Amino acid sequence: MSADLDAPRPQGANHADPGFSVSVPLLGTVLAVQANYYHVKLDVIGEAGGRRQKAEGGKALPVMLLCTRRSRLKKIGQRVMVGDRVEVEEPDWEGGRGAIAQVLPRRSMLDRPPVANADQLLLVFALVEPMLDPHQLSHFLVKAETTQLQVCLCLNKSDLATEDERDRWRVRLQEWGYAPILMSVQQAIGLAEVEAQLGDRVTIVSGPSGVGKSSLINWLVPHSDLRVAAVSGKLGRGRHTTRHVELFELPAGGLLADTPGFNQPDLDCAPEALATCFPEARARLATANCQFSDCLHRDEPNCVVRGDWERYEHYLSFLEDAIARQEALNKLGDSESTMKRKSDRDGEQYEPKLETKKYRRPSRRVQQQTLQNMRYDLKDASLDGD
Ligand SMILES: Nc1nc2c(ncn2[C@@H]2O[C@H](COP(=O)(O)OP(=O)(O)OP(=O)(O)O)[C@@H](O)[C@H]2O)c(=O)[nH]1
Ligand SMILES: [Mg+2]
Ligand SMILES: [Zn+2]
Repeated sequence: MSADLDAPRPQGANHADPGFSVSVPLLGTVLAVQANYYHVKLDVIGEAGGRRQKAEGGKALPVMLLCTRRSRLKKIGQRVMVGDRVEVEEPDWEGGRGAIAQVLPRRSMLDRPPVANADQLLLVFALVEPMLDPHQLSHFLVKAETTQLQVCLCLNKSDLATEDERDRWRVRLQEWGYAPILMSVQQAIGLAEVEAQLGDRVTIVSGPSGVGKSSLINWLVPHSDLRVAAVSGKLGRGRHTTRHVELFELPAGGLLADTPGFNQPDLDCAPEALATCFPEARARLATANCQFSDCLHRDEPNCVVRGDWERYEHYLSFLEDAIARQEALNKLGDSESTMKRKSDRDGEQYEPKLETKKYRRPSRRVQQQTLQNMRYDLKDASLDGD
């Protein structure tokens, strides 16, 4: 796909040469999105660093281009996300600008945080401060499994735990089907092992608040904070909230995204898929079948999943939530089917079938909930950048 050409002038190129070898067509990765601007890191072939310094009388030209999205993409509703592989046109090397002409097919897509092409989730928990809570950890693990991405589990602050505590957690988590990396950012223990998991991959760091995610990222990407500052400066506005998603380049290759700490991610798993999010249940289902193909592994006869494994209790409690959520969704679906279709010049539209007798004002509680949901959706929408 890419040719090793020395300082090429791709379609529409203007101003100075980039001073380093780039691919033709110009391909890159979106590292950050702010409003309608996309920070695209171009694929650079070979030794970019040294050659960049030599370009244009010592003035270093950017490998990063601040790009807009072609209006054609806007028209077809093509969203551009952090992590997207894109084709860039009309680079202005001196101004560090460009335009995204195409989004390449995605290998994966996460909604929260909104990241395309992620390969792996790095789940960080602390052994102590905050105390490792098995139910919360299980919740995060199940959430991680629903993404279908690879899961790497790290237990931080090992310096604050006794050897006995460390060993007990290691064994316990092996029984859950995971091989955790025990580490301490503060004492630089286990960090090389974490680093070895990250090369040439797009990894999303996740975990509850206060466990040391940012400390880990600062260690892995020493200049991450500098780059954040430079990005905001360029746009002249300080829009870096904790909900902002950005990919950082790892010195040894690979990209890493921090996510704001949240203490309980939403589990949006269908009840019948929940068992596949537990390695323990997967292992049981790999060697035997339940009597009923739609078994939810509660009290059905001849179930191979139900049994004497520690997290079976977690499975049952998450299952209850999943069923309740599905019922709520079904109800929502029913209320949508009470909308009637109406055709007009603009095409088909739906409007509520108002049955005057049955029509009731929504309760104050329902109204407030709706507002809260809307506020949440608005905050989320602002992350899309479109
Ligand atoms: N003892 C000890 N403290 C640590 C270690 N790693 C981080 N900390 C401390 O834990 C606290 C929280 O670290 P952060 O890196 O801010 O945690 P975070 O996960 O990014 O938290 P949020 O941004 O709220 O999600 C800080 O006071 C760190 O200094 C460690 O290995 N050992
Ligand atoms: Mg943090
Ligand atoms: Zn079963």
